[in-house]
Amino acid sequence: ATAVAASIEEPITPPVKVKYTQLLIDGRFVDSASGKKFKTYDPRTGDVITEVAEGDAEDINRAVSAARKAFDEGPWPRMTAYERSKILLRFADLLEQHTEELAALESWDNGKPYEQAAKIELGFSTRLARYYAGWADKIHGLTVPADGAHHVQTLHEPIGVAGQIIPWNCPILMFVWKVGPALACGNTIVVKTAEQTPLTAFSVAKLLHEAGLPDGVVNVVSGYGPTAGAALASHMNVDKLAFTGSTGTGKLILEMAAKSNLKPVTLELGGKSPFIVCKDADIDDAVEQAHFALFYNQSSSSNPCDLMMVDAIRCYETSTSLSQGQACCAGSRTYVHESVYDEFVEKAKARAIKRVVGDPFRKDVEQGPQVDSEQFEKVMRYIRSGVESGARLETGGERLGSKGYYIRPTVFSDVKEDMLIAQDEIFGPVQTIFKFKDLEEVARKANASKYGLAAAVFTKDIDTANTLSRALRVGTVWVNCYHIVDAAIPFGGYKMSGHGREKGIYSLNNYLQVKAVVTPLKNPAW
Ligand code: TXE
Repeated sequence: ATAVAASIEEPITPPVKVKYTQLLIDGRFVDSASGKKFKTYDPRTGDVITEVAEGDAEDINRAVSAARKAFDEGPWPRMTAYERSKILLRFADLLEQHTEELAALESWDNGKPYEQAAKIELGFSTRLARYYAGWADKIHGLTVPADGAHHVQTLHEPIGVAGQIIPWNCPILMFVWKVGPALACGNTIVVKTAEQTPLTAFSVAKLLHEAGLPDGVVNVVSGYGPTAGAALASHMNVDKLAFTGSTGTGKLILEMAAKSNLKPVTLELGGKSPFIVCKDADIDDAVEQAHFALFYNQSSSSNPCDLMMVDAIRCYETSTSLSQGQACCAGSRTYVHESVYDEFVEKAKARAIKRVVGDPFRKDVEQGPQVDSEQFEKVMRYIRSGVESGARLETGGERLGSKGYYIRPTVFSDVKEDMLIAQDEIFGPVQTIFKFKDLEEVARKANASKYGLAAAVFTKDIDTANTLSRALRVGTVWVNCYHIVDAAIPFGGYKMSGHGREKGIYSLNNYLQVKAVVTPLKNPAW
């Protein structure tokens, strides 16, 4: 424990060098048009890692022009689907080969434990790339038995130039998760990365080109939201926009899309997901899984995310900076039945105290620093608000060490629905525990949120599981498990957690136009 604590004061030298810091437009690394750069920071210390090209509206214009040209004139939408599939498969192989380097860069820029970035997040990204490679040559329309003497068919066509704005909590995964379906369908893309974590997307996009992707098909612009991001969302020549981030920014994106060219928008936004522990649940398992759902934990034996790649693929969410509670689908409202409440709170507190926080490059670390000072301050503000509003601080609640953005794992009990910490997305290592009496009450309270991303039900009773699963207004219900995600499982939210579904077969519709072709039949009888 002393060594782990010391690792916060004496950070480990990252085993990687930064190679790319320029925008990737039309297959080439270039400076921003203005020549401006911005700094990206190491969350372990707050020190500058390097400076990166700061793209703005002009660079978005250049990137969109390149993507437009690649779509209108280039080989990508015209090559056989099998060729596209082979390029995506080669890309997956390259991701696998560069796992260590990419994971180290990711961990450095974002603060997530290296082990998780490498074994789980890169594993899942590779799996996603292969999954979408598999779809490329299986996308096709239908013949339609319309009334009258007509031959009717639908063509499923790529939508055109896709703009994709991604967040900082899982940069590589979000990149592959977003470009995968768009590429499988034959679109071209401009990705705007998050200003907190610009580094890895350049390297990943470089691998796409090494795999044979034609120039201009994927362009990467680093820069700020209100400049580069807004230029992409309001661009007249972008045919589709996909966004993952905060609900507030999601609203702005939708407005910009509406005010420009009415481009369709997919939104994956915040959450405040209920984790319901019924009176008949296996309490020890529920404590561990609830901890894992909020904080994420990889090292416990009951955790499905052991270091095996195959398991890693099954539960990507847990990999990302979710280890710092920075997950959109974190189980951030823990509802516990009154008959097991005291036991649960004691055990949840003990588990949080055991949590290993330290330098993300140490193998034994479960939790690194929050991504930046802004997120760190936000989480600390919520912790203060929890205390002031009368929730019981069981453990944590303070900064860890004297450097960087580490927060001691925090547990609040006696949380009430009207408190801010019960309503807002904290996006940090803060577990909030509520007491409930009966199922009707917990279903009502669980649904009394502006969000609807995910939920969990822990019970041994199949009727309770079914009743709650149907009652909860959320995009995913995990029964007796959490964070089990897969390339094929759709992901997305109800209410203000977003629009549309990503992953699985559902994600393809986001990137396709359907064209009906109607031809008269000269000899219908034949
Ligand atoms: O998000 P933003 P922030 C939640 C989480 C977090 C909070 C704030 O609660 O604490 O959001 O994080 C780009 N036009 N999530 O401020 O602003 C921005 O550059 C166009 C949940 O980082 O939504 C970045 O690329 N784009 C979440 C992306 O939007 C704009 C993941 C996300 O940033 C823009 C991240 C604008 N006006 C945060 N302003 C999840 N759902 O997983 C910003 N951006």
